[in-house]
Amino acid sequence: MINFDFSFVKGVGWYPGHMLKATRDIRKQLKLVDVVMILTDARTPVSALNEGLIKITSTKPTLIVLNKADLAEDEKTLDWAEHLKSKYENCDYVITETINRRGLKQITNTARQLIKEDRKKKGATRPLFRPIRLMIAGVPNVGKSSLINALNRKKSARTGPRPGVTRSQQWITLADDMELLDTPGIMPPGNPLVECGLRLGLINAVKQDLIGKSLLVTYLMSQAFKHENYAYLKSLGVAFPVKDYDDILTTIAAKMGYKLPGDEPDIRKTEEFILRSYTDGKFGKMTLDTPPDFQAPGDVKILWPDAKINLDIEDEEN
Ligand SMILES: Nc1nc2c(ncn2[C@@H]2O[C@H](COP(=O)(O)OP(=O)(O)OP(=O)(O)O)[C@@H](O)[C@H]2O)c(=O)[nH]1
Ligand SMILES: [Mg+2]
Repeated sequence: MINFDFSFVKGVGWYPGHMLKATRDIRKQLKLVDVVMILTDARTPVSALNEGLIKITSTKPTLIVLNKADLAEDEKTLDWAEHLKSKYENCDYVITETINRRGLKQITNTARQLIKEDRKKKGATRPLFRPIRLMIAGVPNVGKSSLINALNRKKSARTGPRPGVTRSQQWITLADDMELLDTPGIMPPGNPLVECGLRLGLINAVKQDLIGKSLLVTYLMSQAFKHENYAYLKSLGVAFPVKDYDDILTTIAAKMGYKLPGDEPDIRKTEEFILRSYTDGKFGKMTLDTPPDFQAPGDVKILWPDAKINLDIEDEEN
């Protein structure tokens, strides 16, 4: 069996200026909303959970949405969801597959329930005589805009399989007595621990070129082997047991006909193909955040050892 060693890798942070602005904009809009939906990826519920956002919005009830559940192992998704619910106050969860419309009704119902409980706690006696307002936030590419489009049953927000598609906030009014605020994806500032960073790269929350596509393919292979997830690789002609990692790439390059002049295998194109296949769900259901990698799943903050942010700096325009 091949041994993979990632100890030489450095964690890569990604916190461009628009994310700081987006974080401040979230704080500004907070007073207008009733519930904050924090989206995460069901394959990486903890690695892709921007805990800083939960802290910033903690005055509002939190609805954690584990999206892309079609790509994660169902039992683990439920375990993580229950864990997250017990970790945060005033919080509930919904498991969704936006592309299959799974969990959409539950979002509306759970949000309404959270609002009801929150208002009761605050002593409000009258019902809310206006549409409910939900803010949607989370790291890039977890499906925030797709969820809005699915709830709205039309394409009101731009979506795409790469990080940073949404660049500014946008209110969207639904027929269903509900207003939604779409926000740009925000990474926690600082450098994640290596494995957390690799996972964020695989799920396209971080630009893959920042981490390196070769490294991400190696990491994907290590995960596929760890999960004994061989079916897709077998369908591409890879024979098991694999003795040499490079054999995997050359076999797939040959199968796909990716060649450089002189008949050399085109490894770059092959790596891009493998990462695209992963994004398209060809590897099936594979949860990446899995105990015992996270012995103490409560310690989310250790994934972001340098995370610091000063939101109290005034905006330039103020
Ligand atoms: N497999 C799967 N893919 C999904 C699901 N929801 C969204 N996607 C895909 O994920 C990609 C990212 O979706 P977006 O809605 O643009 O993500 P976002 O969170 O708004 O991204 P940013 O605006 O960059 O922060 C798109 O290619 C969607 O088709 C899902 O439930 N399952
Ligand atoms: Mg978006």
